[in-house]
Amino acid sequence: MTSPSLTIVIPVHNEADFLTHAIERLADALDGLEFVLYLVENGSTDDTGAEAEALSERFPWLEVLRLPAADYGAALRAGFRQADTDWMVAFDIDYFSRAFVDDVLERSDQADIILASKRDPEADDRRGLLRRLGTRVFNLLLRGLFGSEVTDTHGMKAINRKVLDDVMPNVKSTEDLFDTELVLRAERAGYRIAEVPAVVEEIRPARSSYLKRVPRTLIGLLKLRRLLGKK
Ligand SMILES: Nc1nc2c(ncn2[C@@H]2O[C@H](COP(=O)(O)OP(=O)(O)OP(=O)(O)O)[C@@H](O)[C@H]2O)c(=O)[nH]1
Ligand SMILES: [Mg+2]
Repeated sequence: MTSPSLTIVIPVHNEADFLTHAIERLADALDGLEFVLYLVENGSTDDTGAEAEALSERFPWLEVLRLPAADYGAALRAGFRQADTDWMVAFDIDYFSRAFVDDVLERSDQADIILASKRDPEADDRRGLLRRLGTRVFNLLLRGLFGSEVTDTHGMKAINRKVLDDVMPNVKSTEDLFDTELVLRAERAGYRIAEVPAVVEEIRPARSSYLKRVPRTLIGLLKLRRLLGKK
């Protein structure tokens, strides 16, 4: 057997109602592709962990990692660390696409990071107005605070192993800013970042509260600005 060309990492937390359906969907979408998938569960108070273990019995390409405390960034970091392929793809359980994986395989020679951008002129973002506005404001903050030219750090992304080896040990942010800091640091280090248009249709209704999330994200971004400065 040849070694898999890519590893997919999906952090999962309190997804018991949704996980099996989503993985069956992913199995169909990625049919014929060679990959390893890490489901990285932490801090769930429902049966997500046990359900993930049961899925690993059904699907030979699926492995489960479990950590104690809820933290999206720590889950991504653990999955990336475990992987031994050249490319790592990060998906959410409610947001992934075969088209993105095909884009990654096609462009892997021309970039070190490939981002699915909801702000690309050809993107098709079918989420509600508030979520689209949130993405817009976040994008403006990335430009204003960090001088970044990247248009979207919050979504499907693929990262080459050499970037992870070089940059990930320096990333301080956890939770939902982990991948933003990783991308910003990679951009500063001169790695090639390519963006492809995202088609976003989340396959379940949004469940996180913007009221809680906006202040936390703003505080996290200001801390990150103190850490990184402006380019
Ligand atoms: N391991 C881990 N995964 C998490 C945690 N929080 C969220 N996730 C996972 O991260 C992915 C995105 O979470 P969502 O709840 O869909 O967050 P979102 O897409 O930013 O917000 P919505 O607009 O509400 O969908 C899903 O796969 C979740 O299961 C966490 O604390 N730990
Ligand atoms: Mg979601």
